[in-house]
Amino acid sequence: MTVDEPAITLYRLQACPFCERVVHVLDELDIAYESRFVEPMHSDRNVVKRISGKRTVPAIVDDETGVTMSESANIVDYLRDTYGDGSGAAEGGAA
Ligand SMILES: N[C@@H](CCC(=O)N[C@@H](CS)C(=O)NCC(=O)O)C(=O)O
Repeated sequence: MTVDEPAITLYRLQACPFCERVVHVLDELDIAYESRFVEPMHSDRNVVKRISGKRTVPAIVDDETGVTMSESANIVDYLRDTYGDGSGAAEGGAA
């Protein structure tokens, strides 16, 4: 039997502010996830390129919904829409 693994895999890089933004929302929504740190060298990021079609991080794969996406703003919106409580908690945004 497989031990429960988080449905979400986050491809990220150390000290990447866009990745931290996604991590912040994952933590805020109490979503379990697995981190995969990609190669710092852009040209070596074949793993993330294979899954998302781009070499940029962050990128997520959500096995629960079958969604794969990159672009931190899109990921944040997706996480809030899919796993948020519907209260529409804004991220320090305008009222
Ligand atoms: N617009 C993207 C920017 C992401 C981004 O620039 N990530 C950097 C790491 S912090 C990266 O992967 N850079 C690789 C590259 O631009 O080639 C987002 O918001 O996710």
